[in-house]
Amino acid sequence: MKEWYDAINDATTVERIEEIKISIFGKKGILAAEFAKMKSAPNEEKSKIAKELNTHKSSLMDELSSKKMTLQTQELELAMKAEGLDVSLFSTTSQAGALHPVMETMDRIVEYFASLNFAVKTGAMVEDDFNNFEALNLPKYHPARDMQDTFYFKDEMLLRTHTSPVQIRTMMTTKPPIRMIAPGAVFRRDYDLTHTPMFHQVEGLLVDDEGKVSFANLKFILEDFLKYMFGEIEVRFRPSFFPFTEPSAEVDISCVFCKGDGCRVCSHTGWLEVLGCGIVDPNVFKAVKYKNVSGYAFGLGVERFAMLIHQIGDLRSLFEGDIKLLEQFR
Ligand code: 2NM
Repeated sequence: MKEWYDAINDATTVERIEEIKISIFGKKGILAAEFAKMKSAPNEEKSKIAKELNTHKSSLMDELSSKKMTLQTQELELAMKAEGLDVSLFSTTSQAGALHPVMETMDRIVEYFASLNFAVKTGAMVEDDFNNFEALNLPKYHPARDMQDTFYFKDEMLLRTHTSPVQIRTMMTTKPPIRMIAPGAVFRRDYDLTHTPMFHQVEGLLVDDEGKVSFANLKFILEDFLKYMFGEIEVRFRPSFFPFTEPSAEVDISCVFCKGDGCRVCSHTGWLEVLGCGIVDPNVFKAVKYKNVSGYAFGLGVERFAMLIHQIGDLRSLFEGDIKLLEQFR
């Protein structure tokens, strides 16, 4: 019998254990043979032999199952080692991703205003006529609608032409004071060298008690913001018109390419237009039923900022999804 204990001890695979098990316990196995031999033994020895064989039978079974358990564990560990992923292994084929320059620029803009406690609000891209136009002092006959006209659905629903509906909806549901920005995609019927039918805006709005908000406040925050975005540049405000602000201004920075000397990018003026802003028109507050308040608002195009910051010459390259552009911003 000793040789079978040795065989179990020497086994190195679960498969071998199964073979040994059959050799011992099978129909033609050694135990069956030993029990058969016992039948021809003298009667007085039979019980002694049977006792011995039964002892071997149960201890061989114990040895087999404990050895099988050990080998199974070993085999599993080996398999796990062989099949496991080494997540620390450096890959020479995978590519690092990067944020699209438009999104990176938007994040930077949002970061500035968030640090001054402006709430960051978003809304739906499909809007209704009231929130996109009417409430913003753009009644149905207003000629400024033509420049902004967009893609219409039924029931006077449309793709928003600016993120201002987010400000309108916020004012309709929140009491003043308000200090917020609205970043997101907007849509216009525009397509040429410097315009795409979809682009991104960040608009800002601050509302407080009447007399508390001045154009000087607006001027200070926008100058500070533009220096944060573009570094050491000059800022100037030019009187302009928007239906939703009065007075209104367009904001220029000194050209980031020629430092104000004049070049092709700034049409030899030395200045680049980057923002629109103004004091919120009383008609807007009337539409949202705000009384005895004053406010300022502003809006900018994120693609234009990204192009000026990264010196990207062609607006369309931001929308082609060409990996060669994106790789430069990894
Ligand atoms: C601009 C320029 C000036 C603006 C106004 C409002 C609102 F909702 F408060 F009336 N939101 N954004 C605004 C004002 C946007 O973008 C060039």
